[in-house]
Amino acid sequence: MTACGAVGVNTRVEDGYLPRPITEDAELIRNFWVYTWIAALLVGALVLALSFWCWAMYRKKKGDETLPEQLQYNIPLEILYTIVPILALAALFFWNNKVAATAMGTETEPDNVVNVVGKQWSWDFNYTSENVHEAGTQAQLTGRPAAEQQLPELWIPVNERTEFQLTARDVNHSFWVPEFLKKLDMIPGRVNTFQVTPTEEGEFIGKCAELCGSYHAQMLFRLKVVSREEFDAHMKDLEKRGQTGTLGNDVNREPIAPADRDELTTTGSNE
Ligand SMILES: [Cu+2]
Repeated sequence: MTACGAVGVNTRVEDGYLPRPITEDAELIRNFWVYTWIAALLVGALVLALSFWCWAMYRKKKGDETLPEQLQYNIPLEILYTIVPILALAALFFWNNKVAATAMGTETEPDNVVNVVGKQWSWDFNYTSENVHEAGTQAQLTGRPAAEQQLPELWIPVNERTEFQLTARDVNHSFWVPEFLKKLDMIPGRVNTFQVTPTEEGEFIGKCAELCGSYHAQMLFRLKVVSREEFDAHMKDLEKRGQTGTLGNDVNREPIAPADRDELTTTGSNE
């Protein structure tokens, strides 16, 4: 298992070999990717077919002594093969912008907000709407399947819009769940934001996508997309465990001992 490998991700040809999308905008991104490939393959096939046709039809035949008619200054043709690529690129540019604006837009009011903080080499999750948190410790990859059960967990409710407010305690990290088909940098002193609306329940592996030091590959977490009821129950659980409040950016990145938690827990210190 590495941070770059596709952990537990099965790819299919109908997804263009991307991880299977699990959010509304990931489906848009997947469709844009697949249709771009189809368009590119059609253009490639047309160009190759016309090339082969020319090579076959206009090859030098026995007895040909003179040059064929020369057509290199055919103005209508030159205009055609200038305009067509410009139109193709303009269409790509237009759709790319449209999909990116939808996928990265944060204008919609989210149902739920989670502040995710990257740290060498784990994650803190502050459920700001519910005022509880979970502090992760670095994954210990033993090569056995049980290792995944020890990962810090990020829970979000299905069919609701969750906003992630991303930042970091130490160096640059990047928040990535492959099935979201998008990722965003986590930079100390800055808050980067994106939103997702997951469309199915399940467990997925999230990882750091920015080389951030020796144990970057062990900077993993488990994403749990659950029903609203299970989500609420988990929030109550965190509260019962005493994980109330949110961990501000001033918190030391070392694992927090329960005894020190009260002292370190601060509310509202995130931008
Ligand atoms: Cu990292």
